[in-house]
Amino acid sequence: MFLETIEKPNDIKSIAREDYGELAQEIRDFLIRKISVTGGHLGSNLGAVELTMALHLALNLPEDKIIWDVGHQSYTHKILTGRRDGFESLRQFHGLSGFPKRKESDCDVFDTGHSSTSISAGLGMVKARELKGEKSTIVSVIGDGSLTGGMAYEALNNAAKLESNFIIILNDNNMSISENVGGVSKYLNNIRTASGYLDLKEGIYNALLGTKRGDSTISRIRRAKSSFKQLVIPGMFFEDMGITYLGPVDGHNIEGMVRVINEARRVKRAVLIHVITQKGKGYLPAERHPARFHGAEPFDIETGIPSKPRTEANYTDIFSTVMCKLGQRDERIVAITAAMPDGTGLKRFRNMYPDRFFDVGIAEEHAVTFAAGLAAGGMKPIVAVYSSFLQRAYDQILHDVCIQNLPVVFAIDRAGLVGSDGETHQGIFDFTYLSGIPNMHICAPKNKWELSDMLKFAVRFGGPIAIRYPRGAAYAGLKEHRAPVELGKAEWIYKEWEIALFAVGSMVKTGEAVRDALKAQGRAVSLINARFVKPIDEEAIEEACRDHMLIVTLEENVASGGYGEKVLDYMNRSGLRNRFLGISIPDAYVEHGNVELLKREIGIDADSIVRRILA
Ligand SMILES: Cc1ncc(C[n+]2csc(CCOP(=O)(O)OP(=O)(O)O)c2C)c(N)n1
Repeated sequence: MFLETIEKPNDIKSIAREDYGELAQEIRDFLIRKISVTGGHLGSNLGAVELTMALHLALNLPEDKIIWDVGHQSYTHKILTGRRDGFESLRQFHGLSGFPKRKESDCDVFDTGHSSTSISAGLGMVKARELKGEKSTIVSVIGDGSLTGGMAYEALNNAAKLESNFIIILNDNNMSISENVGGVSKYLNNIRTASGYLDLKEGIYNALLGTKRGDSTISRIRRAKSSFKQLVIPGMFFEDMGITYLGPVDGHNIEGMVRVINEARRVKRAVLIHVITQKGKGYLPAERHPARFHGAEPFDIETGIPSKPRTEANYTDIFSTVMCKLGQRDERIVAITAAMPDGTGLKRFRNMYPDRFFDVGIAEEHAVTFAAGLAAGGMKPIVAVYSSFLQRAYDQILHDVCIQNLPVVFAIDRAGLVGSDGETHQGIFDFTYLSGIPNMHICAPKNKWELSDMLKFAVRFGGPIAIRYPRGAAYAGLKEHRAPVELGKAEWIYKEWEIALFAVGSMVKTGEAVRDALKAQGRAVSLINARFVKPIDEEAIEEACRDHMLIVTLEENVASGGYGEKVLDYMNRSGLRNRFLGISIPDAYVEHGNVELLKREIGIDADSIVRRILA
């Protein structure tokens, strides 16, 4: 077992060359075994085993630095830096994170989770190195999917001016989570299949060298750089920008990659190594179904089938079904995703209405302004996006959608705590970042029927509106409570006196449990489904304040800028002196772990809420 000899950074350098293949196999077996139990990003990690080994062989960690874009592919890096044992608790509360974390190891130099940041961060470190007069190699590793994000180009544009070494490794597996899309992907595809070009280049030179006027022809060709080079040299896009291009290189040939990395270290400017890898390599189910094994739930190794098949519909399924119906009823309905057709549930819409479906790549900012353009052009765009990824498009929402009051619907999935992906992925800020924007409207469904009703309401609405719903099983309770959705109107579910619980979205279910527990203690409790976070239902607050001693708000969002603050602000402004308790997520980042456990930790589960109310 070579894997067992690796206890700390650089131990890999004691492995003999002829054993590299065996070590790679052991790492793969280890990853499959562990991820089959804990779940995690399998496909991307299996594809990056040799690339990571080559980096660790060529570099000297932690002096040299690797910045992993998104960071979901950093498992082998964790293994090679002495964190093998941590995989027992991968993505579990207080366990090993599924992403790079500076607090976990000095070999993790930059925390990531959202895509397309690695070149900017790497370039910053290069500049810091220059200013401090230090010598180290800095490498950013970015996937072809992440290279569809605009920030990567802003960074390349900036890196082109460099006069010192900066290595960018493009880990090209021809896949984002789903198939990669767009012009850049097509360009990379052309390069990937360009071994023909390389042969052609060699062939032309050899043929010309043997002829009478060969030399002058060659130099003429060299001068005609743009036409000839475009034809025979891959990577001209990068070269023309001022970034040295090396590749394409076989990303499963360790020694070949070590040679190229060492060559790249000598270049005194930004250099991009184009590495070709296969997502899911070495595990047949992941090779065959790369999208399914991008982020896998625990699975049976033999068959690749999830260990606990899903039985209940989740909110994404409901969204998916309603979108198909809406698309049928109205030809102006168009759907936009930023590289998440599977995750957001838009795949069925894509299959039914391919002309009205747009996957724009990992480009949330563009997705929003593109939707604004579609709306200005008379369409009814629905942007389906995860709460944490929409954070990037704040200005586009404000500047391009809301100032013009354009009818764009934001279907915000994974809102609230998401669990094992941790800090970078928790969707706990959307009320905050959306509710300060004039013209924006925000609602959250209590159950699966309400998501459907809210979507139908939203496409009729005629202005910017966001519907946020959580990850996981769609609540199927409270079916009989289906009053029509009205702008800014809450729904009274139980009307009593003494304590009024105003719950938003996912917290309505929690509110029911809280109410049951309080009633068991002899309390009279009302439960109000807030429905809208903007505008809030002032009438309902007035009414509740008349005959309830205590007003409680329940939300899965940080306190600052959330629903509770708005309710309290209204009470203060209106001279309503009832006691108030705001249940929300504290002003902190919430780490990875099981959602139920996280809720207990931060005090927003039913038991904790009951204790706080009684106190
Ligand atoms: C801003 C943002 N949007 C969406 C995602 C979700 N996401 C995680 S990985 C990924 C695909 C990345 O593709 P690529 O960079 O090619 O890496 P691969 O998984 O193929 O190795 C996406 C869309 C994200 N992490 N960040």
